[in-house]
Amino acid sequence: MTVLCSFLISVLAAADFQTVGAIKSHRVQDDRVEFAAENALLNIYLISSDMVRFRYTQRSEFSEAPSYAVVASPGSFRDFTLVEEEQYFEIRTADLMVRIRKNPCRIAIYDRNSRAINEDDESFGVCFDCDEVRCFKKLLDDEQFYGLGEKTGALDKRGNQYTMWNSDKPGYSDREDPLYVSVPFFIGVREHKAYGIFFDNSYRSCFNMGASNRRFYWFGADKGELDYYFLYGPQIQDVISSYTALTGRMELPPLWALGYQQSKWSYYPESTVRALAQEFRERKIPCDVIYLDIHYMDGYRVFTWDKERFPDPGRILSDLNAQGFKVVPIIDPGVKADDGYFVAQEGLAGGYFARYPDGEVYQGEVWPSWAYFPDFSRPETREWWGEKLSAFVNQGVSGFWNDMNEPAVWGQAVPDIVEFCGGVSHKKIHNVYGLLMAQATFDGLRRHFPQRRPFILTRAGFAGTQRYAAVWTGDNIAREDHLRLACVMCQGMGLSGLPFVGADVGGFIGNPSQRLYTRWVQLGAFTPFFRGHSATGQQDKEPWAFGEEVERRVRDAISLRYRLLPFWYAEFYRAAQTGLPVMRPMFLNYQQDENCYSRDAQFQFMLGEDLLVAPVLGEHDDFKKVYLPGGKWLDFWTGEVREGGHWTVEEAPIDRIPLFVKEGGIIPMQEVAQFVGEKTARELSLVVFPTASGRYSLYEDDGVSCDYRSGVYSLTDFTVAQDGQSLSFKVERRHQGYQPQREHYLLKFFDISALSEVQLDGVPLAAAAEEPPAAPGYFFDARHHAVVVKVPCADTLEIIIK
Ligand code: MIG
Repeated sequence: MTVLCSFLISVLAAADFQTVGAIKSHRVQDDRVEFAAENALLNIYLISSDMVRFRYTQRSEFSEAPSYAVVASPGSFRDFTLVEEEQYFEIRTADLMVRIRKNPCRIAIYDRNSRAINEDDESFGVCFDCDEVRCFKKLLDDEQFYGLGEKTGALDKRGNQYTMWNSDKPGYSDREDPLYVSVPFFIGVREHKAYGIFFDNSYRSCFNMGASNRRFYWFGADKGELDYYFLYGPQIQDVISSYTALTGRMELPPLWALGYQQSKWSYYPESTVRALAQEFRERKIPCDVIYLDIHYMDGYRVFTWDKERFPDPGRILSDLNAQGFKVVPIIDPGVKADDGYFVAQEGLAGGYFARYPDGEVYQGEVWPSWAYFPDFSRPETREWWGEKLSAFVNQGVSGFWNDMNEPAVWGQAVPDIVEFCGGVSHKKIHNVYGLLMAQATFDGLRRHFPQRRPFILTRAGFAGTQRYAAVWTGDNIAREDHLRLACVMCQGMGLSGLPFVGADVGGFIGNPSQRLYTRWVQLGAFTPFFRGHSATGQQDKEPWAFGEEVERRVRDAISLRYRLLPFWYAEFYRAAQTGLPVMRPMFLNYQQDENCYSRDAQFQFMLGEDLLVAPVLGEHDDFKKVYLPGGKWLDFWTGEVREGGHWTVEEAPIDRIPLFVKEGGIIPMQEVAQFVGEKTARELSLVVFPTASGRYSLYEDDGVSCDYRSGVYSLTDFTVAQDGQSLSFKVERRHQGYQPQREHYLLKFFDISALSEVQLDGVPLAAAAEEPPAAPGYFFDARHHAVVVKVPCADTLEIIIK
């Protein structure tokens, strides 16, 4: 051993990079152990029993600069022990054992049964090459990797190398990297046990997940500290919860943001926007949001309106609002370098723009031609930006769409030496620029409109962007491979802490066929962010642009989204609480099921716990290969009960995609509305699949205000259980801070082949002659093995079916 080590040390000393070297000293400080090694300092922070931060610097002290991603305040965790042995130190918590070898310094992490979870590469560990920092980890044979944010390719990232450098890539390929968002966080899974690593470094970074080698994987950055958090599972869900406890979680968006949204580059002038709104309402295609792309501005000057195209913004906005439309304008960061323009003047006077090191204000070329770039890393700039936005909100806009915030400039690259925050280079800020812009927007809206929930859509982002904004996957193409990408990328982003995601429905660039467009809307209706968008100069892509048949199918898909809004909203509430995605890879819910990790399984997903969605991703397919995990599944369309535990091929005619409800599943639905808040829902219907016992917790509130934070919300628990003789279904309102206005429940129980009686709170209900029953009562649909029960709402009730 000693021989090997001294050999290693001499070999590595000859290489042009440096490792950490041997540990020279250590001391325990509150929540951390500080080590000094030959070539670096290493602080190990114990965040909790299953979360440890490893922080290395080759400098003489650690940086004082705050993290852009991490918002959790340093804890006071002290529940660990440190033991020193001859060759190593051991830090133990209730869940983990970290072994720190002394010479050379290497980390190995074990679970409490001494099973190795993650180890540094024997020879390389942490290395420095001038400013560059890297960490090499042993690659295990059966290890798979997930996450890394907005990445193309398969969900499993093993065997590939990725770069984190926010980039504008119109019409990207299905292998393209990097794209607009950087999330330096991944999940390692082996033997169905998981851990996560979050590398908190905003410089250009790299993740080699075993590309072109089978010895190690590594991550590293051009500069900064080698600062990473190790998050132990073994549940993948716990890793994501821990990661989002660190970097923050989505706030509950306004309910309307879960509706359908229509965009195009660009809808103008005003008459076109009015006609668009009119079409939706006349054709009875539900829609909540209309986007205004760059042509609404006066010469691409942010915070202005083109006077000819939109002569009276306040009026059209209030007219659209009256029709139930929320309007979201695009806001790019570049401020036109025009002496006569108030935003440029204010920005220059306030010193809000990024500069060269010699003090000259930087100008980059983008839509408005030469433009200044707000330095969103400064609180003063963020505050000023917030004021500009609030003037817009006062005119009647409901949210903001941040584009080009990589930041993108013609010619691709902002010079590296441009400075932010009084001396921090673009190298460090680039990847967090979009995050900071979204923060400026979010904080500004919070400050000026404390009673409203902000809605922000961003293209660029970093770890933590979920705190402020929804993300869409940029300039995709109207092609089958991009339809597949939309399905897979959104899942990967969900695993990376970003739950509110979607892709341009129909494809941004190019013209989809009728079938491709239909399939895309059918997928989009089940992605968290649901917006149709199109580049300039393409054929029309509104739901009615493809003929009557397509319009009917698309209306059905969008209408189903609206019928499912109570479900979506409750799932969003849970995502906001737990950090878990709404749209989930199969293995996130079925971690022990090997089939759920297969290549094909990434083309279907779960929404929450109960709904399995199997989008058709082949333009010409009328069937879909689906994996149903063990247990029984209810075909949402036919009511047929299916045995799971295997792959099946499902018929998927062009008017629908396969949907299944898990056994014990309860899915809340409502009548279609043309927009959120169009009418008060008098009825809540529930699809109940009582083959196994189950529970669903329905979250409701006013959908727009922040009152829910002070308890103005409602939680209603629905439970179902069978005991051989009878089936019991209970309603219990667990939190009553908000009173939904509904009058009755319409419950549809499936998989019931015979019944003798249905009781409500012990009193027999009348059998009705039709479905749905006109008055409280039940209808037995013998053909579909279903019983439909209508009962008045009450805070608690019990239905027994015998
Ligand atoms: O250089 O604003 O991704 O959604 O329509 C293109 C025009 C700028 C890119 C966005 C796209 C948007 C377009 N923008």
